[in-house]
Amino acid sequence: MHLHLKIVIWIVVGITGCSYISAQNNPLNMNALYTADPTARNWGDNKIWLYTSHDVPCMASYSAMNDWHVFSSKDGISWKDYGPVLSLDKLNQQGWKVYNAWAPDCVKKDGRYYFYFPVKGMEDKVWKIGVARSKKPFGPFEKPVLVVANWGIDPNVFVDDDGKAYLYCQYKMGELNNDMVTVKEETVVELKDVAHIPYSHYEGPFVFKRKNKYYYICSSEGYKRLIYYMSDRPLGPWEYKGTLMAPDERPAENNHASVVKFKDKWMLFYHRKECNKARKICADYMAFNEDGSIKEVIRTDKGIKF
Ligand code: FUB
Repeated sequence: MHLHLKIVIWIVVGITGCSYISAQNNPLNMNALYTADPTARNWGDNKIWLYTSHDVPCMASYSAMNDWHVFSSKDGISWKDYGPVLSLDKLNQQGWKVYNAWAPDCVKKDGRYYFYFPVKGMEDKVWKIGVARSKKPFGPFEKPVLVVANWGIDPNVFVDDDGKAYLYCQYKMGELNNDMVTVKEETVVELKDVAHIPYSHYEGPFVFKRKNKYYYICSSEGYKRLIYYMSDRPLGPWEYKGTLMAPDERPAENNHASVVKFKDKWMLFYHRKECNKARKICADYMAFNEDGSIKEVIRTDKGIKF
């Protein structure tokens, strides 16, 4: 073949191949780590921050999960890993006697970052929610203390525009005091009182606000389907609005999601099963209808890029 023709073919194949590769951003490129349960946050520094669980490659059980990671990205393509920012080893060295480092969350209040995590007691088998603090978004998160027990798993904290903070878990929701640790008992609502489906299905809650409406997203159908609710108040009453993301045909072992607005775009971060029970994080754009309801998010392999 003529040399010039060969060069032209190489260039065309190279460009096409590169654009194909760069168009495939799901799952997110996290240095081959298996990560799950993403909470995406925008701290106003031109990056998206992700607070995640950490799965053991191709694990057979969620009880293999030992620590939590933090990542940040300026473009949605490459993600910086800040390593384990808190671990069961560290908690147990401090006398916690717990296992199952499951879905975490992180919020910023008055210049501090509060990292909320669920862990299960080795002896009493009770799920506990703890919080540790840092002056930096990437931790390390120190001085872990117990927030609540028997609220189930998957803590999420929403800080409203007036500075009030609310804690949401699998079974209950309520307002936090200014210390971000203790709960105002008189505000506590049990999810079974507001749910339209059995409350054990209300896992992976995440609350956000848009145009004075509160959105409560969570997993249902054994974690496979993401659904959402809307309200005029942070603790409800909540109106059921339907599917946010349908089950994955792969099939997904489960799903757990969060929502962030970044550079004027709304995005849904979620995870999908990749190997056995181990998961990887994905993200897709999210859009709203005129009436404030959310358009169902369709999973893509393309993902996000900003
Ligand atoms: O990652 C362990 C558990 O699986 C989480 O706590 C749930 O939300 C589900 O994703």
